[in-house]
Amino acid sequence: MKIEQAALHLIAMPLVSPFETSFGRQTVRQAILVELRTPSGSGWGECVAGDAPAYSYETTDTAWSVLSQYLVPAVLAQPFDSLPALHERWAWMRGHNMARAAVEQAAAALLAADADQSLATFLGGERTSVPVGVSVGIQATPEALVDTVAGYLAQGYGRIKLKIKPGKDIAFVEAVRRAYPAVLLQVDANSAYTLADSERLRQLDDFNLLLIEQPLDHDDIYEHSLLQRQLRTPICLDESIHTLLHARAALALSACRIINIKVGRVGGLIPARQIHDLCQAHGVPVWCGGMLETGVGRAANLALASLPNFRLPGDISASSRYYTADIAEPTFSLNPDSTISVPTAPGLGVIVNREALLRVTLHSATFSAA
Ligand code: OSB
Ligand code: MG
Repeated sequence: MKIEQAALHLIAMPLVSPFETSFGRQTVRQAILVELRTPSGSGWGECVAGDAPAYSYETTDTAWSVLSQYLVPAVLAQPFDSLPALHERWAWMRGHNMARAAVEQAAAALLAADADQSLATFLGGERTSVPVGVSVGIQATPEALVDTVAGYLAQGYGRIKLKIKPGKDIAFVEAVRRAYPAVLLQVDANSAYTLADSERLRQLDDFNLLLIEQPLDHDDIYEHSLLQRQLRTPICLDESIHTLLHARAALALSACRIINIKVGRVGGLIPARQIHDLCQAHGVPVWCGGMLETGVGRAANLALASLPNFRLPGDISASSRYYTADIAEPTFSLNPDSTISVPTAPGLGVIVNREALLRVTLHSATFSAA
């Protein structure tokens, strides 16, 4: 695979409704799209870093810098024939997983298309559709939250994730559980608590939750292992797992019973699959997290989530849950059984609409092979 040219596109996509988490409120999603051009077409990847270092230290600025100075030159330098071969080129680099993952995704789309395979098949995926849920931002009152949840249930989502933080937790979860005794329900604290809150977190055991996502520090594994011993509800780690070694440490310490895999957070589809395989060998289920992706990132998430150990519904909602006008076609819609179909066309399975892309582009740059 020889890449002749690459382009980076910084985009800003208005969300259909504000998304509030314990670390902030978002109304516009910034992202960088990576485009790798070959004579037979472009491969696309999405960098999920946000405009501020809130969820992660990476931002669109740091990713732009690392992409343009290191990662894009590495793909342009010489042809490659596999994703592991590409990973070797930046194995020296520390961190910046979201930037790595974006380039890797674009390369994966090209390699899969070249092999006349869908990205899912290329990765070894088995499912043709993936169970999904919706991640619901923090609302002003429990009543408003129940109303919002009702709207998503009416659309057919079978699994609801509630964002929580201290003071916006017990009463909110209780209200939703009371209104919907049987719905698959889970919560995500995005690191808003400390071990001193364990009494409060234990109250969540009463609500029959599938899991509690990342209650403690974004960098912590050890204290989660102490908390997990005090909870009946499984802890699921998100922010703390950046590498296969982190996953191994978390499993060895019993710091969680479930892992949320995000391609960007772990540096690509190949590392994501390694974590998937490790968890599978330990009997630990994984599910595919989301970062409010455009259709480009969502297509890759669906391909990844078609692997067999993605046993819980993913944060992969329909395109319309995020954006009124997505940049990729076709858009994704929810099937009546709360699944989304995995793209079957060769490569990524979606096509970027250039006009739609231009409308949301703040800045682009192109790079050519020497
Ligand atoms: O913690 O899972 C998270 C969105 C941005 C940053 C972090 C998270 C999220 C979500 C949204 O929960 C999931 C989605 O894309 O639907
Ligand atoms: Mg999370």
